[in-house]
Amino acid sequence: MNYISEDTIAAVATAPGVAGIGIIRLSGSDALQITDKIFKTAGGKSLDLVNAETHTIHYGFIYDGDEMIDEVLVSVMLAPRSYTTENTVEINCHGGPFVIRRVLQTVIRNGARPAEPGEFTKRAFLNGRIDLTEAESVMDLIASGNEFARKNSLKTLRGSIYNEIHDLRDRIIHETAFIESALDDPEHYSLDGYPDELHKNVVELKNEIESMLSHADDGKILSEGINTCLVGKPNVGKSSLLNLLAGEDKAIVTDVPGTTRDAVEVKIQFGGLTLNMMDTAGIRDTNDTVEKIGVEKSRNAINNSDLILFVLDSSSKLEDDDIEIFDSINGKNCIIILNKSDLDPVLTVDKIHEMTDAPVVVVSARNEDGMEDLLHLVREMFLKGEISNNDQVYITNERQLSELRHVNDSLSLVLRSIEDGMTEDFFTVDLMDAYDRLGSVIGEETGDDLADRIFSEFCMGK
Ligand SMILES: Nc1nc2c(ncn2[C@@H]2O[C@H](COP(=O)(O)OP(=O)(O)OP(=O)(O)O)[C@@H](O)[C@H]2O)c(=O)[nH]1
Ligand SMILES: [Mg+2]
Repeated sequence: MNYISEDTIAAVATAPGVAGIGIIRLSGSDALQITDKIFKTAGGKSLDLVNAETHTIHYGFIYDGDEMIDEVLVSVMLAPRSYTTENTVEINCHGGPFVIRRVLQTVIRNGARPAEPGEFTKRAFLNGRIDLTEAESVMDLIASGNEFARKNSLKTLRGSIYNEIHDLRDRIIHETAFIESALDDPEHYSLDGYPDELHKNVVELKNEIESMLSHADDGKILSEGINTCLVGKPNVGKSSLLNLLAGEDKAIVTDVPGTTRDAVEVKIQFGGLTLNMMDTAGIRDTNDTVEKIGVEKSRNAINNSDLILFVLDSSSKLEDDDIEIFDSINGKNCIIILNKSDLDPVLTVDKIHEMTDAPVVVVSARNEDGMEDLLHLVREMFLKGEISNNDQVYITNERQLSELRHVNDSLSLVLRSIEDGMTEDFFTVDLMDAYDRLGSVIGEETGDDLADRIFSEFCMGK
């Protein structure tokens, strides 16, 4: 690609707020010339950056006119060996927000233009240094909320998705090329038996895409967390379990039934999974106005969660309130937790199995027993593959996923055409559609609109 940006852009590349240093980044044909105008020795002499070697660091001072603003280090990265592939300068100044803003203003007054969000990465993409999945993973990396999300974005950034998609595209174009050749030159290429072979190959392609799509759900769950609620009668130990899982006292625990009235939300890291956990008021009939509202929230939580943890006190018999909850969880993703296993058991696992098909786990919040079993059940329910420490790349970006789903649909149409005994030229239309859509996953042959939309979602300075 030969995208040459005339204008030089500048932005603060570090996070807002007070920090040790702040970095102002410039990229474009005049990055060095602009810096030269404001970057000098303590005595005000030019440091002649235009003649600097690439990947060197220079010590000096930023001046606004005659006024010295800050003592800085300036890094020079010459085209094409920089993030954007353009001439790039990074000014490391002191981290106070006023200093940083002042330096940026000075840079802009001297000829740079303020960068739009994501514009540095957009240039890296337009200049062909990174593909679209990599660009999007830069954005995801910046926004990543936990360790899994960070690692996964980093893997994408290293181009794993690109390689996989590229391979799929190669295989598709191979088929269309063969069909076109055979139609053009039937003497040399025979289509005898070809539909069967194509059918086999397309089924393989679809299997790989479907595996990516199903792992995507895992990826989403790993990076965004499972919306989970703890429900049950008052006093069964919901808040105790929440505190145990959170590793700290997030919710009040007492032996008074009806302790929790408002929903308490906590993000819990649980054996590599993130649970967006909500503790709710114990469900029962009550005349207390405040508690009533809490109970209503609990009922809503049952309908709005990915996972319901229904807690029962194993030391007491089932009551009407329990039965009502059993009815309301019907058909939902639910795990039954038999708590207080340290006390004499009244309620058995067999009894629960009579009530529901949902899996049951026996725990004691008091003795901290059974948490491993619970984790095991959650993993079994939500993750299709083995997750930790493998090399699987999870596509979690919604745009990429939706393109992949379309690819899968197009390939289904190819299979249908083959099965219906259509002629070969029918296959190529849908094959090419799949090919194009795979291209837009990685940003090959994308229109400007798409690039603009994606890069405008970036944060400033990246
Ligand atoms: N023996 C025993 N007691 C427990 C266990 N878990 C909780 N408790 C006790 O049960 C009582 C109620 O616990 P909570 O965690 O407040 O129960 P809850 O379900 O949140 O109750 P509400 O907020 O009123 O709906 C407290 O006295 C806890 O100490 C357990 O595993 N074993
Ligand atoms: Mg509670």
